[in-house]
Amino acid sequence: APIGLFDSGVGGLSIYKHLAEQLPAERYVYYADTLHVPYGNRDSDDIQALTLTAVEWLYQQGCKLIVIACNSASAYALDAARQQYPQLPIVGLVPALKPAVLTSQSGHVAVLATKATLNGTLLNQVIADIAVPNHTIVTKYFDPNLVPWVEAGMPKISETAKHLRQQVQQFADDDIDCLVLGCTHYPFFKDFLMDEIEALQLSIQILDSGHAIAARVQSLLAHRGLLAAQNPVAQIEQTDSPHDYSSYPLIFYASKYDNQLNG
Ligand code: DGN
Repeated sequence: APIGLFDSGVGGLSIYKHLAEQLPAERYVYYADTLHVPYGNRDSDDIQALTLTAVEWLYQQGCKLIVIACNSASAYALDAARQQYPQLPIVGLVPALKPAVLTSQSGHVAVLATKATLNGTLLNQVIADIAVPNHTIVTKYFDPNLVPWVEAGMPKISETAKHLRQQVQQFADDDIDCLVLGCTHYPFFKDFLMDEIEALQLSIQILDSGHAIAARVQSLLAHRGLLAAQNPVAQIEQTDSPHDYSSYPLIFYASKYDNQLNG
């Protein structure tokens, strides 16, 4: 049985990359809801309904485990999905603040995410649990243009790129030394951010959830005796395109982003 991944668009491929590296023998099914991307500014009911549709589709494919590879979707639909499929292991994403709080020397941590994720109880619970006892200041940043920019292939000459450059300077002004990428679309522009950080001679570490999620999936599958032996094949489903996903291997879709992800 395959592992199912879901995101509003290409974002979840940043998680898939880690899964494919750590669990190369597994088969993967990836559902990209490109008909409804971006999710970040949708209301919670909308995000929950779209996510449950995606999870149902993956469930119908016979997935043995599903990763909701989207922080925005996890914020509003992880509990509902787990209630609906109590037997199925479902892994959700929440920005990686825990390691950030441990890493930060300045005690000022930034989380860059969508409005939906920043307002969700999942993240705010983590902030309350971790940041408060450590006296860490967690500052939230958001830019609604980032997800569409990634979906467009990140053109370097654009208003969004310019704004992101200014954002790095803002992090420095705010004494941030650790930046959490709280949206699965954002690792695609990690290299871009690193270049800016270097050019400004700043010391800011960038964290995302990919590695930890892959480790979590591995341990869940291992505990249930569900790890695959061999034969990886990926398939992709896009909601706004014809359904011949068998002839549309995931690796083809991901290749456009390989350079950014391998940095
Ligand atoms: N990739 C999604 C996330 O991690 O929040 C963002 C989705 C979106 O559509 N804004």
